[in-house]
Formats: sequence, C-alpha cells, structure tokens
Amino acid sequence: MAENVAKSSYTAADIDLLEGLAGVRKRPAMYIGSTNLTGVHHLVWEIVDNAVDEALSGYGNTIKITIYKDGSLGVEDEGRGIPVDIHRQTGMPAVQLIFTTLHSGGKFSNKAYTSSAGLHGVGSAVTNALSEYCDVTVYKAGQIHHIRFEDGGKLVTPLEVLGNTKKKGTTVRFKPDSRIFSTVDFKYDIIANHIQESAFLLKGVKFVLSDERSGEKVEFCYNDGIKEYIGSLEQNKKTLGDIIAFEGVEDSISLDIALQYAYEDYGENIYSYANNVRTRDGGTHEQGFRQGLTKAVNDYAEENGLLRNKQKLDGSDIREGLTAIISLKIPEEKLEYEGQTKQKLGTPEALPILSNFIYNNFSYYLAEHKEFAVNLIKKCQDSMTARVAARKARDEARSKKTVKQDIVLSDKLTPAASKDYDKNELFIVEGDSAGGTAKKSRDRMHQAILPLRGKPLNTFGLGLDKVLKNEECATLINTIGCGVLENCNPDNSHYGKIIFMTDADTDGAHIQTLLITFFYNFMRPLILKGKVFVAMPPLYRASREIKGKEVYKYAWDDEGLADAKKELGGSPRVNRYKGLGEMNDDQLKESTMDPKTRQLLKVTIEDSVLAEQRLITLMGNDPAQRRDWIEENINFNEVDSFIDEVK
Ligand code: 2B7
Repeated sequence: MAENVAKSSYTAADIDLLEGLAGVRKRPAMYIGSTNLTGVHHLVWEIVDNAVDEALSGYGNTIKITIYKDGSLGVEDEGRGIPVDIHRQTGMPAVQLIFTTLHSGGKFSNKAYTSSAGLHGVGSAVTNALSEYCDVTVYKAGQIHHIRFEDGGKLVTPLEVLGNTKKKGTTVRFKPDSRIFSTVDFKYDIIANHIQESAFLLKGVKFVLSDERSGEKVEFCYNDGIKEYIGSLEQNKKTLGDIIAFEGVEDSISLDIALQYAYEDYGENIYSYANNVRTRDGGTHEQGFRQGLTKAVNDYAEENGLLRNKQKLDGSDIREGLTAIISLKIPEEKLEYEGQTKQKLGTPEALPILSNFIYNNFSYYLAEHKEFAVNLIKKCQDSMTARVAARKARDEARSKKTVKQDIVLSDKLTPAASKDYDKNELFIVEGDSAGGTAKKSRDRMHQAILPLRGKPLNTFGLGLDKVLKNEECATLINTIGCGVLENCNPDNSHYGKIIFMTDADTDGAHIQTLLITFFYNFMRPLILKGKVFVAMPPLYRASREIKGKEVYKYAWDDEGLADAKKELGGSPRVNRYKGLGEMNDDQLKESTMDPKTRQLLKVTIEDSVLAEQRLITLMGNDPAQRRDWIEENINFNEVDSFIDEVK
C-alpha cells in the first residue's frame, strides 16, 4: 500500500499536512460537526467505519466495541491489520501516518466509495487529534505491533513489537479529550442504535457491543440485512403481504431495497441510505422510488381493470402504510448531496435508475402475486376515498371562511360589534335559552355569543375530517378563525378570550371537558397562549331588603354563602341557581359576564402529558371510568388541576 505513494520530493504541502492535527483541534466542528454528545460519538463512527470497510473488503466478520470504565472506547476488527511497514518518503510507519496526517487515508485507501461522514479516510487521524490518548494495536504477520499517542495525537510510544500472535486484525482504543468536548460520556443507547442500523445495512457483519461501566452487552448480526430491518419496524403491525426485497446493480450504483405494507398505519415510512449513511431529507433516490412505485401500481390496476371510474391512484394513496428501506452504494465520483447537511442525495442518475428499477421489479412482483396485488389496490382505494373526503371537508371549511365574516359565521353566532380582536370575547354557552339571556346580558361591543345545542361532539381520538363534519365543531373553528392543528395560530384568533359558560352541574362540567378536549386536540396553541377560559356562574344569590332597597351578594359555594349571609346580616333570602337559565339578564351580566365583577378560570396545561392522560381517562371509551372521573374530579366550584383561577 504505502509503496503506491510515489512522490519525487517532500513538499511544503506535506509539512502542512503533518501539522494538520493541530488544525483539527482548532476547528473540531469542521471535521466532526460539533463538540457535544453528537461530536463525541462521531469519533466512534469514524473508527467503526474503518473496521467496517475492512470487513466489507472481505477481511474479518466480527467487530467488537467496548466502552471502558475510564471513559475510553475500543474497537476491534479481524481484518488484515493496518500496515506497519515504513513509508519511504517520511520514514514513518504507515500506521503512524494514518493516525497523524490528514489526507493519508486517501492515499492508502482504494475504496470505491466513502462511507460515514465522508472524511475520506482521515477519520483515524481526526479521532486521534481529539483524544486524550489513542492506543493502536495491530495483529499482523505473526506479531503484535503497538503504537500510542497522547494529548491530541502526540507520539509517546513509537511503533513497537510486543510479541507473537496468530491473531489478525486491528484494535483502536481512544479516550475523547475533555478539553475539546462539552461532554465525553459515551451513551450506550446511542452506540447500540447506530451499530444496529449498520448491522441491518451490512448483511452478515457481526457487531458486539459491551459496556464495562454497566455490564450491558448486545450483539447484532443480520444475515437477511434490510429485510430484517423491515421486520423489526413492522413488529406488532397487521401487515399486508410479505416483506418484498429487490437487489441489483445499475450503472455501477448498487441497489438494495426492501418494503412491506401494513394496515392501520396511515403514514409512509421511507428510510433511505447512500453508502450506509442515512439520507434523512431524501433526495433523488427517494423521488425515483416514489415515481416507479406509483407507476407500477397504477399500470397494474389499469391493465387489470381495477381502477374505479378509470381514476388513477395518487402516490400518497399508494404509500399509505408503506415501510421501505432504500440502500444505495454510489461510487465516489457520482456521489452528490443537496444542501449543507449531506442529508439529501443529489446524484441525478439515482432518480431514473430507481424509478425504472422499482417499476420493473414491482410490476413483475404484482404480476406474480395476484392476491397481494388485488388487496393492495383495494387498500390504496380506501386511502383515496378517505383522502377525497378529508379534502372535501377541508375545502368546505375553507370556502366558508373566505366569505365575509358575518355571513360565514353560523346564524347561531351573535357577533361582537368591534373588530378589535384582542379585546373581543367569545362566550360558548350551554343551551339556547341561556344563550338568549347571555345575548341580552352581553357588552355588544366586545362580547359575542355562540349557543351550543346539546352536548358537543366527543372529539377524543377523532381525525380532522370527522370533526369538520360536525356542525358545532366546524362552526367553532370558523368562528374563532385561527386555523386548526399545525395551522393553528393563536395570534389570528378573532377573540382574545374564549369562554365556556355552562350550568354549574355535572352536565355542564361534562360539556366543559368535551370542549377542553376539542381545544386541546385541535387548537392547543390557544390554550398554551392562555386564551381559553371557563366562566363561573354563582351557585347562590343571597338578598335582603334594607330600608326599602335590595342588597345582595353572590356566592360560589357554601362557604361563600355563609360569608354572604354574615355580611348581609339578618336572615337573607337565598336563591339557589340550578342553571344559567334561572338568572335574569342583569344577574348573569354582573355575576358571570361583566369583566368588572365576574370570576373566570383560565384553562392551562401545566403538564400536558398529565392533562392528556386525564383526558384519556375522561374521554376514553369506558363510560363507567369516565363517569367516575367526572364525579371524583369535576366539581364546578373547585379549581381543577388543569384550570387556574383568574379574574
Ligand atoms: C484508509 C485507511 C484508514 N487500513 C489498511 C488495511 C487494513 C486496515 C486498515 C483497518 C478500526 C478499529 C479497529 C489494506 C485504511 C487502512 O490499509 S484500517 N484495517 N482497521 C481499522 O482501522 N479498524 C490493509 C491492505 C493490506 N493490508 C491491510
């Protein structure tokens, strides 16, 4: 190997290269992306990649990774051993050159493609430069060779022979430099996940990970490669058909693809790789894959008379419930990325190659597997039906919204006169009769009233299409006007406060929780922004005539009533309100609606996980559990854990 590097003289450029390690320490992020946890693990991937390359070249099959108690990590392969012979131009052993100079890797390696982060073989030197120490042991030609570097790659033990051996291979053990990295703790889970992914992609290579800090140990070896990867992703899913896999080489790009469909999985999960590195942002290979798949399914459906009204399936219908792994090996000179992050493949040839490859192979597969093909097309058509229905519902909601506000809004809405959205308040009122009273009680300028007829829809677990079909919910969404789900922008709300006003009884409490669920699931930013409230109608009104004039006090609970009685003196008359409807408009105004005299509870989500759990208990499918929860937890006069008291 070293002999290949023939150069007439030793140039200034070579001296620069030799001083390269200091440069790596000066700008570590340039080489490994960052100096945090990700960066520390990057050092591991660099060394593991070299071991992997040796295994892929056909030398050795097992790679051992050990995390030691002193914070170091060792990688061991069973390859040919890094060359230890003397490099003529420098007089240095090749192994020393590899660990101390940038660009030596390119000279030493004759790989068809780069793997990992594309450090072009300088990974060993970069890792050495950023380590407190780095020990390299080479088992080769019957001898054990050892060399040690410390403090960013300084040679402390020149290459030595420690003894004889029958073993072959290389071990590299290094400890990341705590002066470079913000954290130097190796994470077992991060390493285990990474090497498992590698093991799936590198069929047959065995990885053994042990952590001497905890005693944990795991082995990964997949003789069926990405087929087993699919299997692990599709666990516990009701699948449609077998795992389908295609392999091939086109135009010196090697292709390895596996896929499977699942029912009741509405997403598409495509994991693509170029040279064993994940391309998270997709790129030309994914584009080609999608194109080919769509055409194969549509052509098959058309040729077999399976299209409904000759209507072609959309790509998204065909990918619903699909899990696919696309793994490409692309020669160095053809490898291109788009954007800064190297997460999106740019190689133009990959598009037509993938498109044709998938089209041909999948068409053939469908022709050979009639039952699967028919079931798949049925499934795609179900997706299409759902998609068309959802779009129709969305369009309807949108077209209503684009018409002038006052017309749009449900005829049930009594709007506020002001267009000062921040000051406006929307009262969502239980029942038409209370709605009537509220209309008379309101401040016409800033308060709008929307009466609800009966119980609102239980939206727990429902998708947007179902919710939009419900008139009440659609009206709420349109009236508030700030969008839903990921499009919900609380700053666009037509109301600064949205206030639920229900009776002070169990039904009222149930309506509140249904409304909270709806807002929590579809317009959560409104809750997070503190725009959602619960009105607090009083339970009692105590009054007494003093000198021909009625004096009165409202009370929200028994304690408050006792206080009110004391304050009024004598034996006042006590009214107990069974509902909003029992109040006249003046009473409703001053006790519940007028900002100067009312009490409001703000709906907050202190701990949204807890809130969600409660909503699940409350809104889930078990009515008995739901009733128990309401009875135990919802008392109109109690401050619930996800409701805060405000004025
Ligand atoms: C591009 C450089 C880094 N290299 C070789 C030969 C074997 C070999 C290596 C390695 C990491 C942890 C254990 C080739 C390649 C240098 O040239 S690197 N094995 N293992 C490794 O780094 N493992 C090699 C041709 C003939 N003999 C040996």
